Amino acid sequence: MDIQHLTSDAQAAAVSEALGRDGAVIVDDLAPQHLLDRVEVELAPSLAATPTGPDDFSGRNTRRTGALIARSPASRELVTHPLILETAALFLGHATNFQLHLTQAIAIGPDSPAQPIHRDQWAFDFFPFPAGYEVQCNTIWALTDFTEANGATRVVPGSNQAADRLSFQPSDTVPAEMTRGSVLIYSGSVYHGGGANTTSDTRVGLNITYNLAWLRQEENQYLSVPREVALTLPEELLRLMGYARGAYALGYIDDLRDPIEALRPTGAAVGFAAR
Ligand SMILES: O=C(O)CCC(=O)C(=O)O
Ligand SMILES: [Fe+2]
Repeated sequence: MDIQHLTSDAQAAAVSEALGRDGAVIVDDLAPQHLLDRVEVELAPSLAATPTGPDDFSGRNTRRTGALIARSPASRELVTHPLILETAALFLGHATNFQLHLTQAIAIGPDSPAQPIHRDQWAFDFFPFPAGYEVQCNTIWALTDFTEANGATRVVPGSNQAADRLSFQPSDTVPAEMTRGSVLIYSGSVYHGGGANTTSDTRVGLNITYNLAWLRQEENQYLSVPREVALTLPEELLRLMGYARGAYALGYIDDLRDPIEALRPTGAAVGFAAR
């Protein structure tokens, strides 16, 4: 089975449906090239300063650069892309709220072996979520073309329906080949992994993921994005970052105040405001 490709005028309902069925779908050419050019320039110093990974899962010749919201103002447009947020709202609509889980440029360097095949939701200490209870809606935006040779993400389409804790080999997978500016959207339940890069070029993707707001975030947005920067951000983005309650009682501050009050104090006691 191949990964379905949709065009950039796709509706969120179609994206969410493909995601629920196959666990992965590609929307071609969703991000404008000039936006990616800006992201690339803004991230270049941080990427260059990022050490390669310490283990096989992170990738010993792979650089993982986080805190995209702080480091790349242009990346905020990807984080809040309307099609992605609408898809996440549908796909994760069984919970009160969803939030940003992590932002990470993944640069797989030349001659890298494939990453082990995994489910991203194993990050939650391998908790066995009920089958069909989706906890993540994930994206990888191609900042370079993704080819089988340069390490395009490998996916086992349909494995979102499979049992937990399975092992797959690269031969069970298909490459998420896509052009720069396209985006792979995949669930926390689908088995996948970064591909082997057999070329002399670096493959760069922007992994921007969302999860149910009652779960912990992988990237701690409160500490990754300095308060001075957070104070300049729009409320919609702040709420997505976690300055919102995860459910009726989760994450309030002091006297039952909405977390957004930490940055935008009105002094008012407010009721629950989901994103
Ligand atoms: O870099 C990729 O293509 C996928 C990375 C990945 O799946 C992960 O780090 O969890
Ligand atoms: Fe992953």
